[in-house]
Amino acid sequence: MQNPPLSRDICQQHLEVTRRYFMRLGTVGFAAMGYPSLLEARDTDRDILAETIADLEYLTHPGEFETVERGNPPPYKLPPEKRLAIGMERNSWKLDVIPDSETKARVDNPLSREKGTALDFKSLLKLAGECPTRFLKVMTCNNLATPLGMGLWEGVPLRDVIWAAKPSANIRRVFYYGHHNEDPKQIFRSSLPIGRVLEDPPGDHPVILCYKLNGEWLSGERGGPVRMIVPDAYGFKSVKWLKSVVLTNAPAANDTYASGNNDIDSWMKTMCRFIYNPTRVKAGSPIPLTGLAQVGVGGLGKVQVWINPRPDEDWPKDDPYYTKAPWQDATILPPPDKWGGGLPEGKLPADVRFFTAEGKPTHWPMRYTIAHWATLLKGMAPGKYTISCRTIDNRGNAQPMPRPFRKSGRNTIEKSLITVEG
Ligand SMILES: Nc1nc2c(c(=O)[nH]1)N[C@H]1C(S)=C(S)[C@@H](COP(=O)(O)O)O[C@H]1N2
Ligand SMILES: [Mo]
Repeated sequence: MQNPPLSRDICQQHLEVTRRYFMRLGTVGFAAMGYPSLLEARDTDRDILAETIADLEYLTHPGEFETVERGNPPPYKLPPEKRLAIGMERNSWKLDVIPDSETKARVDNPLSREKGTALDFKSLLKLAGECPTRFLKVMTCNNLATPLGMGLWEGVPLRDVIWAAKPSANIRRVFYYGHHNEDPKQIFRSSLPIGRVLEDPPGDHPVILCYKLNGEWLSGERGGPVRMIVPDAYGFKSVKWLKSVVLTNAPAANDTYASGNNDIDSWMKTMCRFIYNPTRVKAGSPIPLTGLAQVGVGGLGKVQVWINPRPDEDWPKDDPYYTKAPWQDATILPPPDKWGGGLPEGKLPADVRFFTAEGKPTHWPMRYTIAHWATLLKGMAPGKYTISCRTIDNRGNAQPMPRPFRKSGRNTIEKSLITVEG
């Protein structure tokens, strides 16, 4: 099987993309980055890539997230008086943090609507104090091929609220519920082991009660006034229009998503998708390709592309994930200088987790976020090809391994047809 070469070595491409990226943003002198041999880079190549990545915005504007919701109507579509009455406005919002009496869970200071002790929005902000918890996280549904949106979420660790209720014994899980129009059929709920809530796995963020997205109050459409955000999980754990937290001694999950054959314990997977993948190009001109990688629990080591000049030939059945194909590395873009998503001047606020006091990420790419990637294909003869992209995680697992099962999160290898015209 003959494969057309990417005519320039990948290292050189890497320099071109990153250099141009920095130059466009006009921030960092590239020589200072320690890459000396740029003088030979050709301007046209740089410009092609620069143009293609110029439109990429890292964070998604809150109104531009894709939405996955149940409930008829969803609370934010109710008239304002009704929203106020059901606690779906910031100044009427209340949260129960109560024991599951059926399981003998013991909570000494329940926060409850019934007793007039439920947590309100002001008290939630008070718990956040001077240092609210802020982190980057991609919202992604295990049943969809592409992420829903990339956000900077702000809130209060769920454990702080739980400790305020003084739990004392017989608690193994946390069940939590969104608003459901007082109709049992519309309930959306999820759950977590108490251990995950009280202590974060090394290098992970806390589970938060979230009230801001990209520096703005969380809109009703995104789940406001308050939603759960579970950093390491797929979207169904991040219940919107949060109303109650139930501390239980039940040992098993009761998630709404469990009934849809979903793997409800799945950590987010690493995988990549195309953003810019032309379908028809002229021979002779370099072809820019861009995409995003979703960075799951395994981290992101590489993004690779495979140009297949024989798209109609069957691939050997014993290699279903094309591991023997001649994959070639693409470039993972460095963190942006402007983060987009509607942040004033594209600037992140202070105290974002895993960012330094100067606003620089302590490592990149970060788990449970996205990273953009780009590459330039050159020297492709006229003809029809498929182009595929895949990730390699930090342990060397090539997508869709180590977890290829569909209901634990979509991560099939994406393929795109391209015709190079003579
Ligand atoms: N109350 C409630 N919360 C919910 C849902 C829902 O239907 N109702 N959908 C969940 C699912 S399956 C996903 S993937 C995410 C989607 O979040 P988004 O609409 O903000 O993108 O919300 C989750 N939270
Ligand atoms: Mo979902």
